[in-house]
Amino acid sequence: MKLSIVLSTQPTHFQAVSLSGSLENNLKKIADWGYQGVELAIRDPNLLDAVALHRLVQSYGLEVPAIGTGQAWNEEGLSFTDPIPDVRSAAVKRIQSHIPLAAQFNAVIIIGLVRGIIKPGVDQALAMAWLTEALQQCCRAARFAGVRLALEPINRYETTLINSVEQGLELVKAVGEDNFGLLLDTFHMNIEETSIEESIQQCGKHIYHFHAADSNRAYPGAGHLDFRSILQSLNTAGYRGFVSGEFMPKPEADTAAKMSIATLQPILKSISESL
Ligand code: LER
Ligand code: MN
Repeated sequence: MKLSIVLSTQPTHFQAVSLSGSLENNLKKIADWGYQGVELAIRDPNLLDAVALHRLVQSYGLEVPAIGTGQAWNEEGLSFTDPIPDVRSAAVKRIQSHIPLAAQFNAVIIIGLVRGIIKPGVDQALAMAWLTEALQQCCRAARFAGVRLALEPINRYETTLINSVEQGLELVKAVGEDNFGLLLDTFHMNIEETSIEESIQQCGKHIYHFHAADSNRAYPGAGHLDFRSILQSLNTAGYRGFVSGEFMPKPEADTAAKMSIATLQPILKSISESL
């Protein structure tokens, strides 16, 4: 397992992205602090110079394990489960437009809040059918580029659709595409799961990506989650991907990013030495 941190390519309203300011400056700091990867949050890939971005990230020796897409919901209201068909198809189109960049980076495309929140008057079963169909359309388009999609179970206070790992695994079955899995986030798991470790074991090979924040969504080490046990569990589940820090900039961004790696790196080292 390796460590990455979430970074937005443009200003965002999402609070758990620690670092703001110049992209290049942040990439340099992330690499200097010892991270091996950077998870990029991108609202619209068509507004980016993909070649320049790839070169810039590579120049700091960083990998991009995942691309976050939630800004399409947060900032534009696009969703797979909106009652308006044009909004649903714009959301599918937007997610599909991430495929070339994801292929270039060998990154997973994250389906977070772009899944939507059930709107008044929309039946839960209908929303699930729209969600399943949209995911199938995105996965089928992504498969040809060798790209995988990961849906993130998100706690009940942020969405009414897929809060727990169990619901996520049911969705994986319903979608039935072999490039579709889950992104697990310790912040959401701390709210929704009976046992974070047991849910990780149940998810097993369906874990495509991982977000780390402590119980209070501050950096790992600032709350009461047991990251030694969580990372050991991930290792036992066979996960060998990136653990991406997604936490609040408290006490401020740089300190949080450095404290997170100071907590997680020694644990990962002892796990890899015990293998
Ligand atoms: C995004 O990765 C996330 O964890 C959600 O809380 C977005 O609202
Ligand atoms: Mn997350």
